[in-house]
Amino acid sequence: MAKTYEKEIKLNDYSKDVLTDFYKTMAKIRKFDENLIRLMQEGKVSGFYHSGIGSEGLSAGSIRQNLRDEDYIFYNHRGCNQKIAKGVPLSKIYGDFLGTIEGTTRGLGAGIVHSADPARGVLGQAGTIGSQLGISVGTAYTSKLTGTDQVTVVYFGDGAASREMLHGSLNWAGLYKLPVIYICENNEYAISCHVSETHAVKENIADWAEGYGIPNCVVDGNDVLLMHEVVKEAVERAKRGEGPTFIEAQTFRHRGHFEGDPYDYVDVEVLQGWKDKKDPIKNFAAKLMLEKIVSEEELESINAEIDSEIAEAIEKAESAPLPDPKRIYEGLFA
Ligand SMILES: Cc1ncc(C[n+]2csc(CCOP(=O)(O)OP(=O)(O)O)c2C)c(N)n1
Repeated sequence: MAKTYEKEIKLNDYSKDVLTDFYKTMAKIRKFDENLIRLMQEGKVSGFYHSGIGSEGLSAGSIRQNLRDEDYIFYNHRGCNQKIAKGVPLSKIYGDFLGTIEGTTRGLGAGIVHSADPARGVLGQAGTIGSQLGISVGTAYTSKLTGTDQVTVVYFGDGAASREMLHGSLNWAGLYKLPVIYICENNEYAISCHVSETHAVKENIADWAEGYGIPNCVVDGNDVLLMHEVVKEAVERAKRGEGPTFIEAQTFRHRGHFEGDPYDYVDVEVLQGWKDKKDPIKNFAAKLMLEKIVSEEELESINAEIDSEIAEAIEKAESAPLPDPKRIYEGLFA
């Protein structure tokens, strides 16, 4: 059975810059999300949006200070969190929602799932939930064959992990000891299906990895520093040529599956408990202040800076033109 990852972490082991970077990244992710929802409510963005509010610690902790531009990530459909942590400019992500040429797809209106930023190692998602699990062994295999120390990190939900794709991917990664890190964002629900209804392993999703000889663990995905440490160790293992790691990061979404989902299948008190007691940003801010690493005023000023950055990004994305109709033929192969 998968072990729970535990480590005694002292804030003083990190520099103030690193700690504020974790805070800033999480706050930026949340504010990005809240503003995107506002744009939807104003009728400026249409289509599906899967909010990542509540799981910011998982992405910020796993990516910041651990991954370089040349390391690859495959995000999931709740994955603006991961794109932001990997450094994709906010205006480009908003541009993909607004359909203007500022977006990474230069106007194809990619929404959340069809954008990519190869220069920053953001290689996209896949057409169907969990298919990125197959593609990620491809990039990891390439790194191994070409002898680079690039690491691939693949994010997927508990629902995606119930697909057959996981097993083909784990088998290949385990067999060839590929430098790939599996991060299962277990927020307990796949749309309205509870994880207890979707997996044959009864304790943890990470238990699937055991059969493929892949080191695995369960971790509190809302603790940004624990996330950072567990992924740091996995990155080091991968770079030493010791192969993959499977991390089941436990979290919970604050909003429904998509904007518009009434979210009535989740117990109100359970949801409120996650919001009140396990909010990754609130808890981290409280720790930073308790240990006098930052003051309330400093946090306020960081938040004000992020607000201006977001306002500028939206302005840039919104004021960019829509694409020329010929854009649709660029990159089209037949
Ligand atoms: C192969 C496939 N099956 C079903 C869907 C429809 N679908 C979209 S999101 C989703 C739930 C995914 O849940 P999970 O992987 O737990 O991620 P979460 O939404 O909880 O972050 C489903 C079933 C799909 N897109 N692709």
